[in-house]
Order: sequence, then structure tokens, then C-alpha cells
Amino acid sequence: MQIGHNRRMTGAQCLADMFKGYGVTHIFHVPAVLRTTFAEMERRTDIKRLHVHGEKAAAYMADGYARASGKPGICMAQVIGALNLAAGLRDAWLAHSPVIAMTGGREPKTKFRKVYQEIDDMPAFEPVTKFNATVDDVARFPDMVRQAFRVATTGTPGPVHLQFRGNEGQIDAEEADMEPLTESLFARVPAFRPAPDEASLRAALDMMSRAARPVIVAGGGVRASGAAAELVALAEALQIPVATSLNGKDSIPGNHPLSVGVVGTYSRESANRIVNAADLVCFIGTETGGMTTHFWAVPKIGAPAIQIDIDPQALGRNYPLAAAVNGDAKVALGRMAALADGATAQKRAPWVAEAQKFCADWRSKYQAALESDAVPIRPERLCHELTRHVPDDALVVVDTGHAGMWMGGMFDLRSPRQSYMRSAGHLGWAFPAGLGAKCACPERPVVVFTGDAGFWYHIAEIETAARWGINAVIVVNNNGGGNQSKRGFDRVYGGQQTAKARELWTFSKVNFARIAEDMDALGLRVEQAAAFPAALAQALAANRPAVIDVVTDIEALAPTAVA
Ligand SMILES: Cc1ncc(C[n+]2csc(CCOP(=O)(O)OP(=O)(O)O)c2C)c(N)n1
Ligand SMILES: [Mg+2]
Repeated sequence: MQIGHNRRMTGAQCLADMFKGYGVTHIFHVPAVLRTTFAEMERRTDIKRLHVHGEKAAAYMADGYARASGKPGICMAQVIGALNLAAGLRDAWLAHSPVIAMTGGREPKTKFRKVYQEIDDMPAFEPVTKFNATVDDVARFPDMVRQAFRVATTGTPGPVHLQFRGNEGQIDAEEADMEPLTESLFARVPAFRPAPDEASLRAALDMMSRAARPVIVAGGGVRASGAAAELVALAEALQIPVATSLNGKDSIPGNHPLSVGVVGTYSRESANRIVNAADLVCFIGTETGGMTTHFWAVPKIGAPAIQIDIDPQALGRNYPLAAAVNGDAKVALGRMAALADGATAQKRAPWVAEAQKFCADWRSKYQAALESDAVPIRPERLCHELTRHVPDDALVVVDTGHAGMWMGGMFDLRSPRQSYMRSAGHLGWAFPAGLGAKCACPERPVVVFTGDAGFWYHIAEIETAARWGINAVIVVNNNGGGNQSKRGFDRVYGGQQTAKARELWTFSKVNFARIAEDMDALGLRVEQAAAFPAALAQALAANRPAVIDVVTDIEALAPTAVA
């Protein structure tokens, strides 16, 4: 595309200038790809070029960076690492995170001739990207990079892949007449805030105002839109209890009187009970997927429902809707809060009281576990200590599996200034993603919660964190195995697994604190729950990355979802 201010430059100079123009601060990569561009970055920008230990970790770091900042996260790999990078994009895809992946690719002159390390990587990126494209001519750098940012940040955000010609993307050394124009509009999510059609919005609001027992289910779209304040304002104005998906957990603090917890499979019992007792479910910025709805049992399909989403294709996908609103969550909720008739709130007082009773019942059921002094430590107690002691402006980054269950159900945010991000399915995501989040928000405390199986995946990145001074705090719920699998193996063994079956899900007992120290991070080991707050405080103040190895009970199982 000719814009009129072209000048002769290399692709590398153009790309480096464009990264700078988009406000990119960090790039996560395994060498060697776009080498000339990296050299130009050093000459032309202050961008930090983080050389990490694996492409999947690079993708997770970029994802964590993106979810923490709203700015696209950039990760890179040469041709042989491309599928590792693609594997890492899956979580960004599932969580709608704007990650831009760049890889080396094939030369038309030599493809199909068995070039060392080369296969066709493009199909692997297809299911995990919104836009998956090749850059074959250096003159296309400007428009293709702009398109990458545009696609990543608009509509429902998501990952993008650009493959640059040459196994290591050597096309970047070629010259063309180009302008490194960037569009600040697409430098972060959300690029646009489409306002909903007023009639649809009023119809939805009318249903909420008339309902006697409504509940809101807020999802990751609320956090992507930055709509937490508007959500809480609407819920307060109309007195509607709020459940969240795991992705939406930070859209309302857990100590808010209308917060009822995370709903779905990795959930809190009170939230599932309230959603199933409601006479109207208001889905906002959620896919209404299997995890959030406990495979469409919470609520049951056919429950009266309304939905607000930026993606029109999400509206009604799983639940027939009485009202559908297409638009940005912040705009929609802000407008609804402004129009809301607070006089209707009074009639929902009994329902709010009932919802609060469900929450109180949950709390008394788990009080003993939340405050347990047991040794080895109960995970419930660990979550409770985090609720009490994670700083007011912390970013909490949580792995999946049991980590997702424990923290989704047992941990509460105390402040609207705290953030929560979670693996959308991949074990091992949280540690690298937490490092990426810390790169994006260096001034905020970042606390990662992971199991030991999750931590093992990318343990080498402790060295990256220490080398780059990425001072996140990693809390490892270390039970010496992947004990979420225990239940499933008991089941297939007909009730109780054999002793030998434990080889399917246990590891050697390892002290991660010692490993951390060997890599120049702070390592602390906690064997008594009462010692955790002091360890957390020491880790947060350490001025280097810290691993807190918490020795927990391998027999402890998180409660399963109620329907
Ligand atoms: C990439 C990937 N592979 C496998 C799984 C399945 N999985 C879920 S939880 C889990 C074990 C988790 O172990 P750990 O992190 O130690 O937590 P724990 O259950 O012991 O608390 C496994 C293997 C997954 N979620 N992601
Ligand atoms: Mg474990």
C-alpha cells in the first residue's frame, strides 16, 4: 500500500520502528528469527528482547503480558520452533487474548526440497488464530503488521500469526520503499467500543428490572472491556447478585455484598446454587461455554436468559435468549446503569438476602478448611491466606486443573484494584504468563498460584526471571503430584485405585525453593500454614523473583461442582 511518505528502508528497520510506534515494550522469543530486526531494535528502540527457554513459554509470556496490559503481546520463533509457539497460542485463543506470533517460514525457491527443519507450519496456526498469514514480499511489512494489530485488538480479541519468508525470517534484511506507519487505535484492547442498539438495550434492562430473582454471570469480556465499575454500578442500582466465570473473576471483588462467586465447573457452590435458583440469567461478556455453565447444567438450557456480547455470533449460542444486546460491555453496562430504575430494586431484597444466605452457608461449610492448621497444609488454607495477604493492587495469575478449582472457589479478591488471570485450560501456563504480566506491569505485585505439575513444565524460566529481574512471586501448591487426577483414577479402578496406580500421577518429592535459589531467585519453603504470611511478605519485598514452595496435602481434593 502506497501512503505517500515512503522511504527506502529494510524490513527490519520498518518492523523495529513499527513495534516502537505501537508501544511494544517486550518481545519474548527463542532465537533465531528476524535477527536483523532484533539488531535494529537495539539501535532504534528500548524494547526488551527476552531470550527464553522454550517457544511455548514465550507464547504464554506474551499472553500474560497481553491480558495484564490490554496491549498485544509479541512472541517469536524460527521455523523449527513454530509448532511449539502454536501450541502456546491455544490458551490465548481460548481466553481471547491479543497475542501476535511471528515465525520464520519457507522460501518459495526451496520449499518441498527437504530444507533442514522445515515443514509447512501454517495449518497448525489456523485453529488458534483469528488471522494467519504469510509475509512474502518485504514491501508488505507495513500493511501486514498493521493488519496483525488490527485483528488482534478488535471485536473479540485474539491471537494472530505472521510467517515471514525464510526459515529465520531473513526477508527482514531486504529493502523496499515503505512507511512504518502505526495506528495507535489498535495498540490496545478494546480498539473500538461499539454502542448497542438502544431498543435492544432497553429490552434487556426492562427484563432485568422486572425479574424478581435475576443473576448476572460476568465473563472475560467484562475484564477485556474494563467494565468492572459499570457492572458493579448496575448490579448495585438494581440489586442483582453477580456470579462470574473464571475469566471474569476480577469484575467484582469477592467481598462485595452482591458477589456470589465463580459459577460453573471450577466454581463455588453458592454461585451454582444461586444461578440455578434465578428466574433470569444475564450473561455479560461470556461465551456461555462448558466450564462456565458446568456443561450447560448451570443454568439449565431453557432458563430465561439475556446476553450482552461484543461478538454477535456469541448471542444465543447455548441458551435461547429473551433479549440479546450486541456491543461493548463498558458502554452497554454504563448506559444501563444510567437508565436503571432504582425503585425496582426493593422488590429484590428477599432474593438478595437468599443469595447472601447461600454465600454464608458456603462459608460456614468450608470455614474449618479455610482456617485449618493441618500439616501438610490444606490448599483451602493457602487460598485463604492469599485472600487475606495478597496486596491491594496485586495481579493474581492462576494455573488450571486443581489450581483453577482451588483458587476459583476458595480465593477472594478484596479490592477492585486487584486483578485475576487464569489459564484457560493449559497446565503450566501460569508461571510464564505471570512473568509476562510482571513485564507488562512492573510496578504491580504479581502473585502466581500453580501446582507442582504445573510448575515443572516451564521451571527453566526461573533463570529467565532472575536474569531479567522479573520479580514475580510464585506460590507452588506442592503436593508431589498431579492429584487432581486422583479422583479419575479411583473411578476407572472401580472406586479405589491400586497403590501402583499412583505412579500415573505422582512425582518425586522436590524442594522447589532450593531449585529457585540455585537459579538466583529467592526460594522459601513453607511447611506450616501460619508461616505463609511472613514468607509472602518476604517474597514481595525480595527485589528478585521468588518461589514459595508450600508443602500441601496430596490427599486434599477440591470440591466438585453442584448442579
Ligand atoms: C497441557 C495440559 N495437559 C494436561 C492437563 C490435564 N491436567 C489437569 S490438572 C493436571 C494435574 C495438575 O497437577 P498440579 O499442577 O500439581 O496440581 P494438583 O492437582 O496436584 O493440585 C493435569 C495433568 C492439562 N490441563 N493441560
Ligand atoms: Mg500437585
